[in-house]
Amino acid sequence: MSYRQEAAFIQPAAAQAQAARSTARSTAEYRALDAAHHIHPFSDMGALNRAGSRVIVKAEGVYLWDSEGNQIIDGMAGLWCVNIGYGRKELADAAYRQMQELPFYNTFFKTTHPPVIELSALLAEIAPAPFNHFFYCNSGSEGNDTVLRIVHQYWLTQKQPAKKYVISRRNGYHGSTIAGGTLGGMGYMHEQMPSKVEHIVHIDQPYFFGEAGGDLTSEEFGLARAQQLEAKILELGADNVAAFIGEPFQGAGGVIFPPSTYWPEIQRICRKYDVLLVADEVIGGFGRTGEWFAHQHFGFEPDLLTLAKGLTSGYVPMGAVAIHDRIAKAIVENGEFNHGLTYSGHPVAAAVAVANLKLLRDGGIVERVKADTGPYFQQRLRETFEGHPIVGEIAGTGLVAGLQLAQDPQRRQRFANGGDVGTICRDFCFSGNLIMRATGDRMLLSPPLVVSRQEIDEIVSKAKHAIDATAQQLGHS
Ligand code: PXG
Repeated sequence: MSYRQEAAFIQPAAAQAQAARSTARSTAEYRALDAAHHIHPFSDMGALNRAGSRVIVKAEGVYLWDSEGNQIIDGMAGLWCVNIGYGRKELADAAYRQMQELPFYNTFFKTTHPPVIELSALLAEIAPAPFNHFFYCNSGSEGNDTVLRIVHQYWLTQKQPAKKYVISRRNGYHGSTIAGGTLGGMGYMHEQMPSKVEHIVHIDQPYFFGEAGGDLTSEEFGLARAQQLEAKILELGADNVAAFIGEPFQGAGGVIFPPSTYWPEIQRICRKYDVLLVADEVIGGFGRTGEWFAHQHFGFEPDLLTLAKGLTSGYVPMGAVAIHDRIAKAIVENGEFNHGLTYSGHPVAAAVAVANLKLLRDGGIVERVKADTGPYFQQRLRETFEGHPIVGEIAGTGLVAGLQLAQDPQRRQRFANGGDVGTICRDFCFSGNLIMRATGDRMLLSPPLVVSRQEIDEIVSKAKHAIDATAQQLGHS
């Protein structure tokens, strides 16, 4: 069935109008113009321009369509963000209404507006009890810049200005501004940065499959990796350490789920040395694990949360920092906080966020991830890939998963050239019309939270096809 027929079958008038618009240029024309004028993020533009980008023209539910008419199932919710799924008219209507009523006003000079007020009150209802204050920005990266500013301001108000060091993890991801990139532990990003933010240091990640040597159990390894935090605090001096930041599970780093011992130990250490604990919930937030926030899944209690992505389901850009009452009190009661962005609390973004969060909440979507689709997804992955000749670990909970491809799954031996294997598999997914992301030799899935059981079956079966084909190409089947 061609794209036009397929789309017309779903939604006659709208799809035909869309098809007419989306065929305004041929794929070749789009590619030529894209190559001529557009620099893509994190891309080798020479190679991309030679191969040509895939042009995505439309989306609905968990499906995308490209300019060639291919229907693609999106196993990555855009870029870990389209939690509510594509094509929700409620969000479009909220943006349209707000643009007509008040498209912009700032919140700097003793002014505010209804959408940012409604959003803040709603977030206070949704977030765990001690989070009642929110600072807004436009992205996860800006959220983490904001975290650094809030952490420092907090310690100034506590008359502890020496508390400046922030500790994060190698292979953590916290964004791509200078501060976000410095906080992150991606060496290849650091290499291309002109300078780094001072007072940021890294410890090792809790990646059991890849980094646990010897006979350590996963619980022992989790403790050992958490205790690197204590060693680093003692090395720097607790009086100089302001905060520790981590993703509850690492997303871009490969959907790395820490051993069960990790977060309780991190929390114990932070409390012992009076170090703030920051959960970067940019990927984990808004239902991904079946809880509203991923730290609730792991059972720890952070002081600050970085939020973005699922806040608006990616329909418009917005980020935020959720601030624990104790910290908010210090910020509120101690004079001016000299930080802000033109679009802090942008009314259109706030209106879309409110519409999105209400759909997630009132539709019981997070509860469904926890009770139904999440367990089903995890079970289907496990029954499909356990014992597979090149799958060494299946990590995840709710609607997020990482599949570790490995040379020798039993001995936890990775491929010598892991990234190449991930790329082979990703290319099979691509030609099989499944979006699955590769980080090195880990294959990642994070579909929209509205995905149905039937769509989960389609994702798992297409993933199996791609991983089987990869094994066959490597001679491992
Ligand atoms: N923190 C975390 C945990 C993230 O995953 C950011 C901060 C930065 O958010 P912004 O909105 O500034 O991009 C992120 C972003 C990937 C990929 O390839 C992941 C992200 C962004 C782009 C690509 O997995 N995460």
